[in-house]
Amino acid sequence: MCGIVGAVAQNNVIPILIEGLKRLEYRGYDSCGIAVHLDRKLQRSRSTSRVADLEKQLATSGLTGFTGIAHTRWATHGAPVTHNAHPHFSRDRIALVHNGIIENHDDLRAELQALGYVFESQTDTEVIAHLVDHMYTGDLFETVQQAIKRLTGAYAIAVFSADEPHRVVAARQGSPLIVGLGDGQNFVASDAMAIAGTTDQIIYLEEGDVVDLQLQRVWIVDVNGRSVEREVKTVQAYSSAVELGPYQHYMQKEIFEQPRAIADTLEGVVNIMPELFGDKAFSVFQQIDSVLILACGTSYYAGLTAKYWLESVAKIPANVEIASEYRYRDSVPNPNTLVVTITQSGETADTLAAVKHARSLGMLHTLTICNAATSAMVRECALAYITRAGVEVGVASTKAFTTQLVGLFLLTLAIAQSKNRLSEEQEQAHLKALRHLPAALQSVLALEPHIVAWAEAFARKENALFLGRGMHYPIALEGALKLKEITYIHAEAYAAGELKHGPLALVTEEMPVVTIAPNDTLIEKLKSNMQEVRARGGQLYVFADADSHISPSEGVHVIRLPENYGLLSPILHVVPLQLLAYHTALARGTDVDKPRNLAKSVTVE
Ligand code: HGA
Repeated sequence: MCGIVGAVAQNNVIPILIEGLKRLEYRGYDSCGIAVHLDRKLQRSRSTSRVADLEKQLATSGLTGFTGIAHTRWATHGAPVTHNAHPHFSRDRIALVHNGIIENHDDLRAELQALGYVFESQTDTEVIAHLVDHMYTGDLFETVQQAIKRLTGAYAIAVFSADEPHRVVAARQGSPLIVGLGDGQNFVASDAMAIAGTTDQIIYLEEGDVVDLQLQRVWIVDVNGRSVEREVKTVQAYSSAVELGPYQHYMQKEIFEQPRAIADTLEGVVNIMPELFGDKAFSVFQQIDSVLILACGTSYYAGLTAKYWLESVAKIPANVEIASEYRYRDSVPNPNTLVVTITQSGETADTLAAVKHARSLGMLHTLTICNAATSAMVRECALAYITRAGVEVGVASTKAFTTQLVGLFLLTLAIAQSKNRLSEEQEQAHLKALRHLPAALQSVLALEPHIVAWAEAFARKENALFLGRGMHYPIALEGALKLKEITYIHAEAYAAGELKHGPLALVTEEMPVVTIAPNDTLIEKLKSNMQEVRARGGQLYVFADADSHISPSEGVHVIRLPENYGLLSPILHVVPLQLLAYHTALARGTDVDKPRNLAKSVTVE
């Protein structure tokens, strides 16, 4: 959340910064801004609209500069108004952008106010700008190293001084930051995508690193102030992956990319084997006696689904915890647990902190299911499975979720195999089912026209319930989350058996009740729950399997999925729910890819 990009170049940096912001807009989009160094003065332009608006402002003002920093914001402290937008200035000498939260900002603010600093914003960020100014020695690199010692919390910052042309200093502690190396020009950014196209030579900064960016050199010191060499990686350009193509929105594109994303995620899986997760996976999987899954949001629902698989197929006890809860509660550590994190970006602050917490408790077997091979999470965990969803731009996750489920199903099979709980025949049957997924998904996507018809009815509603049982209960949760996120309709999901314990009181003829009805062992129980809804006048919208024997009738609307997918059914059943949310959002005219108040990768607590 919040995107940072900074550049030191021999030409005008504005086009590079604007392009970088456009690519980082997924991280936050409630306001944005750019500051450049011009004739030993700071100049800036800020907007409470989107980057495209900032670009227009800059075209009109004709602002240029060879050194600059830029920011796209997801507000944590202070409303999304112009005076809170970054970059923040101190005494027209220091310009600074920040991603993260400074926890001791109140104390620092009081101290700096006592020294005469006047604050123009309500942000925690502005204290860093004034602190740097207050401690400024004439050498920005040295000053920032000292100033950050006063900060408590998480940050990535980029800063420059009016007194030092062609120099940007940046630092990270708890928020991601990369350096891009160019020819006579250097960059810093929240992720490599921001500068893909300008350079593919990337350094991933480590926690506590401070970097001095000049035209011809990049100098990094570590948390102890020691000069360090960090590995330079060549990263593939992402630019084509973010083209919208024939689609109206990224979310729509990403929903329809799922057959490809799953096929790519399965590429290279010739056989089930623990080594898919890393060289040491076999001995780890043999040693463990339980699994603890840590995740947030949609990834948490992927984890909840995996619990059903792990316990029924691998016969291993599995717990799933919300990362932000786990990290702060007292729990009983078990060193023989495999700690599994799930994160699309690999930068989710709560999940990173949770796995570090687990490690500090002596749980050293860590594994991540992650979509970003070079992310902090992949570096943090001993074992990994990298999903190949490709860049996910839409804030509401779709292809990342289904590919996570594929990774988690493979993990289930690999653990089962390591513990001799999987016969050769079962393994082959599961592999066959996995390989059928892309084709099966295509047939589910073909249901779109039927779902569009339902979406029109949903668009007029302000509430909805989602029901599922067993491993489709997490899918109901995910369906409700998708609807909330992008349509702003209040939606809740329940395990269908829970209906009678409270939520049934909400059911009237006004209440649409989306029901996930695969033909599994719970189908008859689910049918009874559906009757309970109908008896109160509720409108049922049922996604049934081909062989569920549920027919449309008064108040019962049915869309039939073409097959029964067995254990992999959650991966198929979530897709119509994604389409329902998407088309309802379209009908309501909301900003599908950038829903209000949200951002894509959540790098703040
Ligand atoms: N705390 C700062 C930056 C917020 C942020 O990093 N969001 O992801 C602010 O509120 O401006």
